[in-house]
Amino acid sequence: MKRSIRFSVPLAAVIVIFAAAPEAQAAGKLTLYCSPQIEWCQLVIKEFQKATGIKVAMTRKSSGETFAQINAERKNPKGDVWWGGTGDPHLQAAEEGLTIEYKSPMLGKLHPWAQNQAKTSGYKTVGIYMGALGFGYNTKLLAKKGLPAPKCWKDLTKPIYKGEVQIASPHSSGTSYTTLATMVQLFGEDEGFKFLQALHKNINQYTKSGSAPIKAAARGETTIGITFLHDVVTQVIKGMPIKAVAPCEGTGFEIGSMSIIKGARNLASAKKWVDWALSPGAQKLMPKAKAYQVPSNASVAPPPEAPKMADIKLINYNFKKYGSSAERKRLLKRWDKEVKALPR
Ligand code: S7P
Repeated sequence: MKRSIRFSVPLAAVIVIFAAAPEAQAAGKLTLYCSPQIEWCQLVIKEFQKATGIKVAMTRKSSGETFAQINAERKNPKGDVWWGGTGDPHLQAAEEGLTIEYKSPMLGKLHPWAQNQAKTSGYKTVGIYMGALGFGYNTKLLAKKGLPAPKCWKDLTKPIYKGEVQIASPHSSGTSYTTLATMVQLFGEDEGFKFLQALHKNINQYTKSGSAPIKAAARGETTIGITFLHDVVTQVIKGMPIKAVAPCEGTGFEIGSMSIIKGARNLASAKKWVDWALSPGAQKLMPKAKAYQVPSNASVAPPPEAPKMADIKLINYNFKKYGSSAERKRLLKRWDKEVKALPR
């Protein structure tokens, strides 16, 4: 009798420890797939960890690449939250059942464009920032080469800029897919593809990341880089000889988004991340990481350095259509066949 009592106490303790372990683990961890610039990813993670005690493991990849990774992992999801990156592939992920519905209590505090992004996806994604597309050029290189300052999209197709323009691949990069969808909406589909074919002749390199071309322009490796205007501003603020151009014909824009991945192993932490990332405190961090998008929380003013949306001719970008799975696949296929395959 004595012996059986002695054994039963430690056994009960072991059961309690095993029962408590998974919950304690789940509350304290988060795996984040991050698509904006690495400096911003690192800053938000540091501040979130400080605020919640939740430990974050992060992978940084461009928007199209992250979409492809989440799709490849769909049977065995490894990520919890996809934070940032252009909205179109987030909408595609929602449509393809890769992400889940979550209505954050912060939703009502957001600008209408951020709430609309949530509604369009059945609340499987939400807008966290907004930014307009454009290009930037290296003022010193331009002067050295005696080239005129480009002001319009169509200027970039002129033979004088042969080998002077850089852009990312629309497969890996959300910035570049936004450019492709913008040209189709701005000029009409066939004219848009004619523009992309003419532009192709002047492209010196298709990069993986959307902000790489303007970083290359800042280093003097290309004269012109097509990218989001806030990424051009980042280089200007760093003191680089770069000038931003909001194209004369008008331009497209992104609604940078955030989604919880279906099958998230740390769902409670994922929801805490989403609520925190939509809060004024988190969104005020942007300029500290030299990120100059328009924040989605309506109580947070855009940083004074941010491109002024009211001064830019923005198109009425159709996110529902160009973020749909069929349309994104179709346009990328057409781009491969009719643009990428052409000689330069
Ligand atoms: O730098 C910030 C930013 O431009 O990066 C995000 C996006 O992932 C673009 O990178 P990729 O083109 O490489 O996908 C944008 O959402 C964001 O504004």
